[in-house]
Amino acid sequence: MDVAGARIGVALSAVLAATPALGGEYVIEQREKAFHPVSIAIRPGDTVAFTNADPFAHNMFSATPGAEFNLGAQNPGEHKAVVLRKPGTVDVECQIHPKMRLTVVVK
Ligand SMILES: [Cu+2]
Repeated sequence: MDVAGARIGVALSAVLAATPALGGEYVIEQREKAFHPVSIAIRPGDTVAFTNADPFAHNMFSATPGAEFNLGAQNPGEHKAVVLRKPGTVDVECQIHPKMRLTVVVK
């Protein structure tokens, strides 16, 4: 396991314990076309990282005003992350699977 892989492993363990991971990184797993968990609360400047546990690609994005991002195609096993800085509620979706919804409350 490389350094990045080890870091993700630590972060996943922290999420399971419902506590922030290293440096305020929160890991969301994409599994069976759903986010796990489906909602989280973070602080401004924290990182939301996505780990694709599905055997197909996802594409995370947000159209929430002031918090727009698009992480592009994310292949199986791939890790992508975004830093959210503005307080508010951010709706995260998948361009490929419209039923996938994640709510991130930044406060
Ligand atoms: Cu998807």
